[in-house]
Amino acid sequence: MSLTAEQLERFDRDGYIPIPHRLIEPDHLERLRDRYDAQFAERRGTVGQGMRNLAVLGESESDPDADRSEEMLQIMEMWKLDDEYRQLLDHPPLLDVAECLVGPDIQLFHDQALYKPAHHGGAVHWHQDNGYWRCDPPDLVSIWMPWDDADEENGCMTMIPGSHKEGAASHERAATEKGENPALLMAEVDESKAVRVPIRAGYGLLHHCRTLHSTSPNRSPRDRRAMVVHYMSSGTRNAQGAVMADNLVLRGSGPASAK
Ligand SMILES: O=C(O)CCC(=O)C(=O)O
Repeated sequence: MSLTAEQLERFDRDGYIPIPHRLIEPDHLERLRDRYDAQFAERRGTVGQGMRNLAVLGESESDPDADRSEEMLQIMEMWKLDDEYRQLLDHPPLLDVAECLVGPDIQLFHDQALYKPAHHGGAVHWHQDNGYWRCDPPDLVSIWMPWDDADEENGCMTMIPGSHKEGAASHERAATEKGENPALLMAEVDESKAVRVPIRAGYGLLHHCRTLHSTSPNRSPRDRRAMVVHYMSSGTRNAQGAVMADNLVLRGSGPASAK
């Protein structure tokens, strides 16, 4: 299902929209949750085996003295690890939404699983995605999908509406009164403008790579499992200025033949 003109206008104004229709049917969601749990369970307690804890405090993630009491767990490129996640990239409800913004020639930038365990899930500080990526043109879009209902208590997304129109924000290595987060960046925002966006499991939040956003810690008794797929128009350049010719073409043509 495509987005309506009104939804596209809202995306243009705010830099994000909660997608109003279901993207993942309940039986499909069950399979995705099972595979997600299996991938995280396999890596539980490991460092450098494909799972990172973005909420580690210290000098580096592998620092033996680092504080790991909070967990914002990340597995990148789930599609390379699990066939269910490879198929998710071809799932028409996702690509139909992405096409409305990216156009007919769509490449995968990457995907990632982001897991905030119940009780001790860590925060993701204010950032623009392109603060990390520095892609050009800066018009990638992401579909963020919780596999558990995500709300204020377990770490839903919080957005600054319209911030995608204000150019590239300056980012620094994240630090709070508790210490430095070596894996995360942080930008300054006017928090009075922040809007929390609860999303139900199987639905999604579409956002622009320059929309400032964050997620708070999960102190609730509920897990917050989420998956995000980042899409780019064919021919997008990476931070080194190179066209990402080898990234998967998900719809239409790749960079060599894209107009
Ligand atoms: O899932 C999270 O907590 C953070 C997600 C995020 O920052 C993103 O999808 O860009």
